[in-house]
Amino acid sequence: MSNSSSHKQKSATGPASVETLAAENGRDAAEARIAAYQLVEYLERNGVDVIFGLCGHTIIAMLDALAKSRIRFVSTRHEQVAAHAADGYARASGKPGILLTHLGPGLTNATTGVANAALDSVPMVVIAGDIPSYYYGRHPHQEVNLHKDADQFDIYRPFCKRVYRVDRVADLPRIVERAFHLCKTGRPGPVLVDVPMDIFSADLPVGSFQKDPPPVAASTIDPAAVVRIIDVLAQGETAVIYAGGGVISSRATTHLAALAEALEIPVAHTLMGKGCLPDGHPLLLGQTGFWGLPIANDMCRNADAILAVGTRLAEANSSSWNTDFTFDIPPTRLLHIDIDAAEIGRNYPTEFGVVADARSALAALASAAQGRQHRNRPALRQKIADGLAAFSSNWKSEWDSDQFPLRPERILGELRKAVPEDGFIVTDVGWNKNGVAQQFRFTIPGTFITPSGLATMGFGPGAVLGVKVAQPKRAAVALIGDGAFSSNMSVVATAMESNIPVVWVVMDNSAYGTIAGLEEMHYGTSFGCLFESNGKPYSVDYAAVARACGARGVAIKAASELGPALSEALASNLPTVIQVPMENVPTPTPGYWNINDIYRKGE
Ligand SMILES: Cc1ncc(C[n+]2csc(CCOP(=O)(O)OP(=O)(O)O)c2C)c(N)n1
Repeated sequence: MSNSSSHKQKSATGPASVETLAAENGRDAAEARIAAYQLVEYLERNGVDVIFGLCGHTIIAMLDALAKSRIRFVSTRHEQVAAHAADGYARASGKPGILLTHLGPGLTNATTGVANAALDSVPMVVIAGDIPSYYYGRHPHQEVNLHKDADQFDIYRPFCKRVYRVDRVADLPRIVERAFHLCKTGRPGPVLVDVPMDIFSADLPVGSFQKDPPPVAASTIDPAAVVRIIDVLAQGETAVIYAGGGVISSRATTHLAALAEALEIPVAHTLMGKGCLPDGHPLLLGQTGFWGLPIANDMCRNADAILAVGTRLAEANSSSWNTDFTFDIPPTRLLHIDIDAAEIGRNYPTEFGVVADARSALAALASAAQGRQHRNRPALRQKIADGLAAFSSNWKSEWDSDQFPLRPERILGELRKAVPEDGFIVTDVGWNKNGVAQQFRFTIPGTFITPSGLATMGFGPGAVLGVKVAQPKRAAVALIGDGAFSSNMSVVATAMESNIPVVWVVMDNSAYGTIAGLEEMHYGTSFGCLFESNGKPYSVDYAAVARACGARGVAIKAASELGPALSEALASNLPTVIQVPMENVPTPTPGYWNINDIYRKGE
């Protein structure tokens, strides 16, 4: 008997859980069941509690199965938003984010979000519908096939860890198991499972999804390497530990602190590494690079040895690898631990590399460091405190400024006061990302969520949805520019539909401000970067847009209104947009970015 008739019976008596369907249908091992139901049941068994996506005719078999399951489906208004939400969910939960998309335009819409997750090493499984397999070569509706038949999955090849097209329903269980295994082992990242729609609706023998992803021990560091690294660090006069996003994602911060404190070594970090030690920790130097802190750049540049962990020593954090600003390697001796062998030795001569998980490596190093001679660097903590104080004194008055439109620092100040320490701050790109990374204080690792590698404008509005779904009891606030918010405003409707009470703080400077500032600096114009109509500033009433969606919308009219507005928004437990007029000022740039040497102005 085909499963469709039993499914119709179930629908008539109200939604049944997939488990119930499995129990009823699984009694006879020889019986077949529709693949989509078995797939969803497998996802439930593997801990999937939410899927983000957007419908299409290729995936409604999956939607029907989801409707009968315990898995929540968050339906967005744009696949990019769904991908960012899945990304935010993965970062805040530690589990893979799951994205379900239609073929062709659905899959291409999601591309930016999936690529953003890939560049930030975020585990994700993308399940995409595709054209019916038996139309292969006939170029059916919505297929991508201009240079190769049935070619949509190749669009994901440059950034996915693996792209699978399922050509036979019998392969589906094995491929899905591989996708869950691969997305989270080694360097995490997205895996695509591309499924012709007839395969979702095909029969599979009951019990076909038997294999679960294997438990895998983290790759670790061998004892000789531990001794070698500890010796270099302990003997170094000016050694620095440099922490990347791998330290946060592998939950290695306690071991990092133990290592740094045992050997009295200061810690600098990348954008993704912010939160590796709590802000205010006496050994914490802060972020390096173009938008870094002078003390972090200076101590890294003058270090005799650097232990880099879970970082790819990326351009922005390394001041475009210019030896005058952040790192001067050699003469600095670089020791580098990363889960991905390809990251070691790429941009700097590396004295010693270790391919290992950051957590297990730091745990081994921290334990070996206990009892070692505590390096006497009496002036170190004072030097760090003085360096940090000197830098922040540059805008001390801005943090309390009553200016309207507001100074961005005042927005940060109000945000820090209103959002609990364990609340999440999700940024986008622009002043928000760079300013928060440089000046905002976090004490709990993982509470800063930001797009780094691809630096996608439009990340923040959607990512915050996934963060809140993952951690519903904790505050989730997106701090984003007006450019970013207006690129993905449909998030408000999604938050209302799915009851996701997040707050978007829109830093409204009526411009793609960061790029406007750059163009102004080099060319004396902001052409193409300002929001204008007929030559006059054009501004959108974002608060009214929120209200039109049924959400709360608050327009700030004076600096003093922001603090109370934030507190009310968090207490309301309703999706809220707070629109904050803001002066367009650049984030301070103590480091260097090579692009500034490229621009040439002609007649
Ligand atoms: C999708 C995408 N398009 C373009 C850019 C280039 N870009 C970087 S910052 C920025 C401006 C962002 O404007 P807004 O969100 O208003 O923030 P602000 O710079 O004003 O703080 C742009 C367009 C990008 N990073 N991502």
